[in-house]
Amino acid sequence: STQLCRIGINGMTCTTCSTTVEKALQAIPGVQNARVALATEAAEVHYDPKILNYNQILAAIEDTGYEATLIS
Ligand code: 9UX
Repeated sequence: STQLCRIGINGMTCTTCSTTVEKALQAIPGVQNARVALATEAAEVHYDPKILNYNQILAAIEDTGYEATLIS
């Protein structure tokens, strides 16, 4: 199954920042697709809810040094 969550990310100022977050998300087991947009300061993450929950996705973003808040 697939779940989509949208996450706001604060603190990204360049494309290296957004690529860092995107690669970190893509490396998480259970994440099927992750895109991070610098312009909108947001991520869209498709994941398998049997493997992880959105709180773990938020934590993975914060581990890269940026602030993450769930949008939907
Ligand atoms: Mo981006 Mo660099 O905004 O340390 S600033 S990766």
